[in-house]
Amino acid sequence: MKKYELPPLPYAYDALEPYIDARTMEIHYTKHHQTYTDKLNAALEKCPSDTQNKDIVEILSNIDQVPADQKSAINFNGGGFDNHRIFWNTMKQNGGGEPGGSIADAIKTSFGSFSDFKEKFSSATVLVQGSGWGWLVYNQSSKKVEFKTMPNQTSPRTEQLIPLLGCDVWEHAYYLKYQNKRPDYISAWWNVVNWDHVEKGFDSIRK
Ligand code: MN3
Repeated sequence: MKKYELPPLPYAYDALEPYIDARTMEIHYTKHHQTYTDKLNAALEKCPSDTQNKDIVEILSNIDQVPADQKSAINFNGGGFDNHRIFWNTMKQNGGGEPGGSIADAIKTSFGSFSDFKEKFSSATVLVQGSGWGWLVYNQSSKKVEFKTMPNQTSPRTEQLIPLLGCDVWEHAYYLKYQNKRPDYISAWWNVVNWDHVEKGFDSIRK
């Protein structure tokens, strides 16, 4: 069986300072993401080979085909594995600003303007109850980008939505620096969004 490994972090722990502090990055990556990865492997070991042989993206996109006794574990830990690798890659030092190209056009079509999108994303993600994520996703049926919140680590892929950009609002993502001030963390996070990577992802899925 293929074992998943913690994907490389594309920058140093302190690269996103002062918006995301180095200590939070280190714990989030080496402890939380590692644990989702390990528990995904443990759950897959208990699955039949036809599940084991599929890529995690395909497994999450067809979550109802996972054996019932491992479905919850794979939804959670497989989602956690995939969500966090997207999260790291859609942030960078000196990020932020506004997107360009195809993704800027798609956001404008769906939300009216970039500032309307940002306002909707921020206000709804602040309101996620407990732990979860706010996502910019691509809907393959409507061929439009949409905003969606998801609980815990459930992947948008489980609803046939392709994740493009996500904001992790579990307390482990911000509590050391921001404590209970989730709105401040989300405001800061916009300064590290890697729009070039989001645009590349958007272009690749529509080919
Ligand atoms: Mn997290």
